[in-house]
Amino acid sequence: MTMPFSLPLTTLANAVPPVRVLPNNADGFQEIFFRTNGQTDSAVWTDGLFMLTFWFSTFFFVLLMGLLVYWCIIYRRRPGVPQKISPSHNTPLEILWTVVPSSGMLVIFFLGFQGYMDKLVPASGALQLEVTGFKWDWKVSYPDGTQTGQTVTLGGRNDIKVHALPEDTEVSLRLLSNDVIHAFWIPDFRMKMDVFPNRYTGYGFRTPVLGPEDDHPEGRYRDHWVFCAEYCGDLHSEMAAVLRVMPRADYEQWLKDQGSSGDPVIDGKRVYSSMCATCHTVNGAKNIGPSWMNLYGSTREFEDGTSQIADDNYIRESILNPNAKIVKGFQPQMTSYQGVINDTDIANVIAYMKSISEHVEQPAEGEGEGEAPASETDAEGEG
Ligand SMILES: [Cu+2]
Repeated sequence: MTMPFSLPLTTLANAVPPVRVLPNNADGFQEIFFRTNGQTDSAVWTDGLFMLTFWFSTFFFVLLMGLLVYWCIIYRRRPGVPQKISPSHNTPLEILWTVVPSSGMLVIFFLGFQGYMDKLVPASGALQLEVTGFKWDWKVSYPDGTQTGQTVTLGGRNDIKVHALPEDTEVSLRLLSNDVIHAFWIPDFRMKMDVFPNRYTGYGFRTPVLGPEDDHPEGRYRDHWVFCAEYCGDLHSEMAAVLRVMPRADYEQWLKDQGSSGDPVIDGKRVYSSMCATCHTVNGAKNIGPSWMNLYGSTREFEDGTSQIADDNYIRESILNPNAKIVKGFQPQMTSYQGVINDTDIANVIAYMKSISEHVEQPAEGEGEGEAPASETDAEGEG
């Protein structure tokens, strides 16, 4: 047996600063409804409109219920008092109680419509990001083709992805699903939109301006949660990510750091962390899908009774057409990554899988850069 190939994910790139979500900071009464204050101008607008609607409704509720109770009491039937004949109508009063609440609702409609259009129509020249939802994660593509987020450990999970955004910048998201319906929800920005297969949706926002409270020992940034808000299967509740707003210079450096490392194994591990770690382990443990540890080169037994050695073509087929062969003991849960992963990244993934398989001869010690997961036991345990 060989040693488990569990590398800390942070050996990939520089350690990613920890996630720091905003503390509960909603103002006074708003705290009943919101954990934090809206973090963009349009979110502040949304909160204001929500509170306006709330107080408008509260005012009429109290007024109407109060009058109802009051009149029930003063006009109740009393013994010996004959029933009064009530007026059939009162035109000025009826106009008043129709026009006043209707005008209020019209105001709410137009303010709401304005806020909705403000979110739906991105500003011209906005930073265009492509967001792909898939079971069960988000992929964010930047204009330069950068695809992956940096992975951090949080709350016992080691596959939370951080996606960088420059501060004080108009951003436009184009949303598409690779499988079922998801919803891209950024609670701090008060934005939520369904994500469909075969149909683009999207919205835009201006990222917040950072302040002194965003200076941390590890750098200057502010984190915002992203959740999936449309029930989409087993791990729906874990379909979370983090948007990290940072100074523009840091953002540009971050984009550079995401580029190819020049080593297919390291790049492949990055793809793994970004797209595959939710369902596949690399330490031998069973998850939604088979573990990648010692997978490459092994004999795969399938549900239909056939078997095959896991070679490059098998890996490629399993990524692009996962239901072609179902490994014994697993469900056909994976959806195709056609269009999600490119050929270079498939090659990188294969290189990474080879590096964590005892069925492949590993480079001798000292040959690698120290980051390739070739340990001393691999070389001698190879057979
Ligand atoms: Cu989802």
